[in-house]
Amino acid sequence: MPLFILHHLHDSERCPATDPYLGSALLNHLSRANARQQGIQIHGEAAVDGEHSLYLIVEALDEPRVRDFMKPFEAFGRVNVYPASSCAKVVASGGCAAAPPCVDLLGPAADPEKVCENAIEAGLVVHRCHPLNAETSIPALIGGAVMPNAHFYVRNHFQIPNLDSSKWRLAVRGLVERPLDLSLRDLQNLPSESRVVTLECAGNGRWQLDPQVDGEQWRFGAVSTAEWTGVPLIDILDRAGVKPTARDVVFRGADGGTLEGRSEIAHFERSLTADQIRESQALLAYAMNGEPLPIQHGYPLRLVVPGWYGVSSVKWLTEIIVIDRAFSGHFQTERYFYEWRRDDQLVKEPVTLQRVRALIVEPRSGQRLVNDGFTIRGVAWSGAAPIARVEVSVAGGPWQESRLVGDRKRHSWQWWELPVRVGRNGTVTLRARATDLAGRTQPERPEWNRLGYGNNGIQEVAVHLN
Ligand SMILES: Nc1nc2c(c(=O)[nH]1)N[C@H]1C(S)=C(S)[C@@H](COP(=O)(O)O)O[C@H]1N2
Ligand SMILES: [Mo]
Repeated sequence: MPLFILHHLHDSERCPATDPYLGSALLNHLSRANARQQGIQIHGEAAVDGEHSLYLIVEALDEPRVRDFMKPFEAFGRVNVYPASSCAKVVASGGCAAAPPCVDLLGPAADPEKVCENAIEAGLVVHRCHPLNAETSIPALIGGAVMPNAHFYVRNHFQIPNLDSSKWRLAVRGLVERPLDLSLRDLQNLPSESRVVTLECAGNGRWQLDPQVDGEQWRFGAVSTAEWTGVPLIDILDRAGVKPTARDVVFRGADGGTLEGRSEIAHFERSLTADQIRESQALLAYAMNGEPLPIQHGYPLRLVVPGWYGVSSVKWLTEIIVIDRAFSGHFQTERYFYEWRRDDQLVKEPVTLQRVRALIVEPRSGQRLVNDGFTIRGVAWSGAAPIARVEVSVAGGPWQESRLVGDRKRHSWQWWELPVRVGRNGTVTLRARATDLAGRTQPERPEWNRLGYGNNGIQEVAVHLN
């Protein structure tokens, strides 16, 4: 319903509240119950101290209804009615006077105002409202084997499609013996598997790169873990029967839009080779932490590719297309590759597996602590192999091995902890470095690359002890 701000102003000689009976009558009129009967939903109300001025924030179907409701106040002074918007809507529209964003480029889309408000209420750090891009706040990670769905980071290139699961279909076509057309029910009736998988955006930590590079300025929260349930991708491809001439399998999302400097509309699409699919244990997931996939995470179906940077895990999946050549879509060849300078040569490499990394979750950066011993805790993960060890250095001291909490995990982050005592007060830096069982470890500094991917430089947190 539309939102309005109401302002009532009267002269001091005509203040109705000086008469207790009149004042009470107006108060009853403003009661939530009475307002509701007149089709007005009051969100808040307050009078300015020492001034004869009252503000209301209300929702109502239209302005005449609001004016009618305020009639009793007109006897004492002026009533101004201002059509209004939530702050989330203003930001999602791109300014106070901007028109609401176009949200139906490729079909019905989620309301940007609503998804943005939900993200803020859940405590996510919102980078952009439209399309929604929001990271997990690091303190929210504490203790979680998985992140609750509402706290899981969100990375979108386009607006969020609002798909009707009763009409939705997954098409499997191209170089297959038996093209498939599957409903959500068809998929849910197939044998399912659940896997706890950490997703990390390849741009996580990009804000640290110096010189700064374009793109979302993620801090460290573009990473989360969930238990995903669905059908193994390989089962569906086996059902369809991939022909021997196949090279790439393309995954197409329902979302899309125009790309910079182009006129045509492109969908979000990514590909994997048949070998990558076999090695990856990828799932076609319809549930996240035991609930249907939330709309912002790909409802009704998404791909989840364990160990890979999040970009491969295509959301709002509608088509799987098997082709006989290397796929060259925008998000495959023009984005999501490392461009490094190595020995004075420009080297390009695709973004694939998550690079090994540890995050310090506790204590928080800038936290003040009483200096009588505390525990450093965090998570660590790597796409290539389980975590072998996480070492911690306090105040520039030697690396000390932390304790890994629980079993070694293949595709989900691993908690670690180390109780420490520090011999002096003041500002102290804490550093954590992970190494995986494939022998990979983290570089001292973020490795700059033109598009700002895969920063796994050792994280540093400063705390104040006294
Ligand atoms: N259809 C579609 N799938 C997508 C994206 C997208 O914009 N559209 N973003 C990708 C990127 S870059 C990441 S990091 C993950 C994020 O998944 P999440 O929003 O569920 O955390 O989704 C991937 N899948
Ligand atoms: Mo990403």
